[in-house]
Amino acid sequence: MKTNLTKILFITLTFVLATQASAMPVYLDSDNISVSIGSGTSSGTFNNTFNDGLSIDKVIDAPSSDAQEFHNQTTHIWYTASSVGGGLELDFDFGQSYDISTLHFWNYTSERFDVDNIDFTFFDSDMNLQGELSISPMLGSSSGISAQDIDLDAPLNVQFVTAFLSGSNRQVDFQNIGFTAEVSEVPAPPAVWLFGSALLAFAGIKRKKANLS
Ligand SMILES: [Ca+2]
Ligand SMILES: [Ca+2]
Repeated sequence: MKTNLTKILFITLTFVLATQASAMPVYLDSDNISVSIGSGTSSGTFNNTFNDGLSIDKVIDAPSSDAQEFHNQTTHIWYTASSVGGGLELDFDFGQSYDISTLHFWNYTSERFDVDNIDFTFFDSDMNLQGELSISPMLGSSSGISAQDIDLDAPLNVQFVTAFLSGSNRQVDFQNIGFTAEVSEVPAPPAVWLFGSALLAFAGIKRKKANLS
């Protein structure tokens, strides 16, 4: 009985620790999220964006939040809206719910082409609105472009994000967008309850065995 109790305690503890370990901040990029061009995109020109078989995945191809990108045709997005006020909409799908703590944005390095405004909208897995944020991002650093980190008031349980990027001169040129986030915690039963359930199940097995013999 003592050995079995130890086993139950060990399994319960392992489960609790595993649940906690899953809630570590992770950087979301093309390895674990997807991005597509949203239907809210205005009429405009995609310039170099899709040349040479490249895709909109250039938005999420930086491997970490502190990675630098160098402006060239394989790393950046350049879109020009047909009229002032127009812009590019990007739709992100995280595949599961996350609590976002930091936004990362790699802007172009000069006012002539950089992104001047981004409207972010955050949704949960059922497309319920979780939060909104408008930012005027800084110019990108030169020559290697590093991300501007924007701490968020933790929009919780976010699976979908829409970003509408625009420039006061119709130009939208940038390198990358990224998110640091933790997998949203599914409300877990308390450890005491788990231990109690395990004991009850164990007692049930013992009783069944006793009845059979
Ligand atoms: Ca990029
Ligand atoms: Ca500008």
